[in-house]
Formats: sequence, structure tokens, C-alpha cells
Amino acid sequence: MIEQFTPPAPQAGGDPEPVRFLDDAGAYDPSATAEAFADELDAATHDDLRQWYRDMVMTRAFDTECTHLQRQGQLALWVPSVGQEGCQVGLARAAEPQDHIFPAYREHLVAHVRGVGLLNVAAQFRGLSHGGWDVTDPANGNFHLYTLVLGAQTQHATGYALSQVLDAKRRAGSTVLDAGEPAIETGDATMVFYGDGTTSQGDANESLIFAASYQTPEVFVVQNNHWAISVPVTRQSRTPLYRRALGFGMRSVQIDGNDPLAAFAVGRRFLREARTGGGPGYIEALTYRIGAHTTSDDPTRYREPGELEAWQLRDPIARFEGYLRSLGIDDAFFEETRTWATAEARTLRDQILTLPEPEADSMFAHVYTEPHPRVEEQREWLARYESSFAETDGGRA
Ligand SMILES: Cc1ncc(C[n+]2csc(CCOP(=O)(O)OP(=O)(O)O)c2C)c(N)n1
Ligand SMILES: [Mg+2]
Repeated sequence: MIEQFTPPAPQAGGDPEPVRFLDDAGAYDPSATAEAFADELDAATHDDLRQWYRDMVMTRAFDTECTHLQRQGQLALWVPSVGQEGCQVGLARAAEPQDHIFPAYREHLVAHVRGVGLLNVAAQFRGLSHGGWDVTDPANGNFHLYTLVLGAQTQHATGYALSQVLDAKRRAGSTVLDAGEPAIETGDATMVFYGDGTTSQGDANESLIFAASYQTPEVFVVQNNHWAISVPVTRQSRTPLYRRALGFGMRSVQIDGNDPLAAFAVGRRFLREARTGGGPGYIEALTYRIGAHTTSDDPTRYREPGELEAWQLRDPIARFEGYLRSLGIDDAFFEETRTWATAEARTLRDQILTLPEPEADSMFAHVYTEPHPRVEEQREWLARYESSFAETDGGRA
């Protein structure tokens, strides 16, 4: 039986400190709020921690490479995740294989950890596929498709989590799904990622209502990177975002999103509670988008340089490196990791540049499950159009 979660009491004059284990330089210095989650860290061995560091350095090298590729005209668009690797690695590593993960569009590190592969992520931004990867393929780690329609993934996730409840009920011999019932043990959970700006979407709020009503085994993760393109989070919410979830009747915690240990500990606890009949939870990860919103954006138009510099001092990779050094991991490991990641990113670049182009006809596949007359009409039109080149000048090359 799961103990009812009691949110930390607000301190005099404000909110509790965000959950944090590492100080800005990476020294182990837990906040008072971290204590309740500290035992979760027992699950992470030193080998695991080294792997998390590799995940972060690798993803950043790939991310930087993709920004360059977009500038060279090789990707249509790129969405950088630089600065947000800390919460992504902790949360990705907190999930179990049977859990399902619904991303927005900036969760490259989570895609990497779940097995989707960074090449698949880049292929989508090269315009080679509608979705990017086959979600039903077990190799893709139950990592669902990137969703650029803000908040839509919260509905997909809550719908999926409802099915997890229904499956568990079926196994117990019942087929009735009722709002207002206590949470039940499902054995698997759903985690959904979205941004601070997306908390303003109706979809995201409706999802919280359904999750709370049906007690879905779900963890909502808001990466509060402080900006929704050019709109600061302070314009979207007059309260810290984690407090909104409390109003929906959900356990909710604010964490230091540049601290992988905080993300892992709280993520692991909330996911386990979700799987074992504790109902949904909400994590607000305080982080910062170091780069542009996308390669189509110029953040110098709306951000103060001082703000960026302050957050650069809390870079999750440098910070985690400080922690690993305090555990006795030496220079050779960091040097080796950086060299390896640079080489991997180069290999990925070469692979991206030689990815096969899909048949134009494939754009009509999967639009509807059944054949559709409008789609057929357009498919035929395209075929006629393409063949018209062959008849006139022998090809368009
Ligand atoms: C429904 C919808 N409205 C508007 C947009 C345009 N748009 C794309 S990203 C974005 C900002 C999202 O900010 P946030 O949720 O904080 O996520 P972040 O990009 O910072 O990770 C907006 C307004 C969209 N993609 N979908
Ligand atoms: Mg944001």
C-alpha cells in the first residue's frame, strides 16, 4: 500500500526549496527537500553515473553538430536541447523498460537513452519522415513520436495511461473504467514531457483533470526552461508551475532541473508510485534553454545576456563532472568521453548526409488507416506530375 504523499510545507514567506542534491559546482550538498528522496540514489552505481555523463556529452556533441548541419542547409530545422541535459538524463534513466514516454520535441537525450537513436531524430529534421520511428518496435523503448503541436502529447499520454489502468483492470477481471476510483497497481507507467509555455494550453490542463479523475499511472514532467520562444514564464504564470498541479489534487514537486541526481531520485519515486497504485505525479524541472528556441530563432532579440551567463555557470554537464570528480573519477575518463563523443557525432553527421531519400509517394502512407479518396486523388496527381518530367526532358536532374 502506497503512503499518501504530503507535499513539503511552504517555508515562511514562500515555496520550499527545489529538490537538489548538488550545488552549482557539483558538490554533494542536498537541500532539505531532497532528504525524502535520497534513498532513491542507492539505485545508481558509479558505473551508472559514468554512463549518464556519457549520455549527456554525447547528446550535446550531436546537438551542436545538428545546429551546424541546419546552417549548412542539411536539416530543415533544428531544436537544440543544450542546457537541459541534466533533467533529461535523470528522468530517462529513472524510467523502467516497460514505461511509455511521450516527448515534446526537445527530448533528444531521452530518445537516445530509450534506444530510438539520434540518427532517427535527425532524420526527422531532415524531412525524411512524417514521424521518425516505429513506436511499436521494441527497440525504440516505448518512446513515442515527437509532437510539435504544443500539449497534444499530454492527451496522447493520458489516453495511453488510461489504457494502462484498463489493462490492469482486465487482468483483475473487470472492464469498467470509472472516474473517482482509487488508483490501482498497473506495473507500468507513462511519463510525458512538455514545456513551461505549454502549461497554458487547454490540452495540458484537461490532461491533468483526466489523470487526477481516473488516477492514471502517469508522471507529468514540465521542463521549465524559462522561455516559450520569446515569452518568459513569468508572463504565463503568477505562481510556480508545480503549484498548479497541487490544485488538480496531484503530488507535485519542483526540482533543480540541472541536477541529474534530483531528476533521477524524484523521477524514480514518482514513476514507482504511479506503477504501484499511487496515482499521477507532477515534476517541475527548473532549467534553462542555453541556445535558441530553434534554428529559426534569435534569442538575443529578447533575452538579457546576463541571464544567459548566470545559467551557463550552472551548466548540467560541468556540474555533474564536478560531482564525478569528487567521487574520484579522474581526468582520463572525461578526456576519453569527450573524444569518443566527438567521433560519434562525426559518424552521425556522415550517416545523416547519406540517409536515403524516401519515395515521394510515401508521404501518403499512414495519413489514414483506410484508403481515402482525397489522398488517392493527390497521390495520382503527384504520380502524373512526376512522370511528366520523364516525358519532357528525361528527368529533373
Ligand atoms: C498549439 C501550438 N501553438 C503554438 C505553437 C508554436 N510554438 C512552438 S514552440 C512554442 C513555445 C513552447 O514553449 P514551451 O512549452 O515552454 O517549450 P520549449 O520550446 O521552451 O521547450 C510555440 C508557441 C505550436 N507549435 N503549437
Ligand atoms: Mg519553455
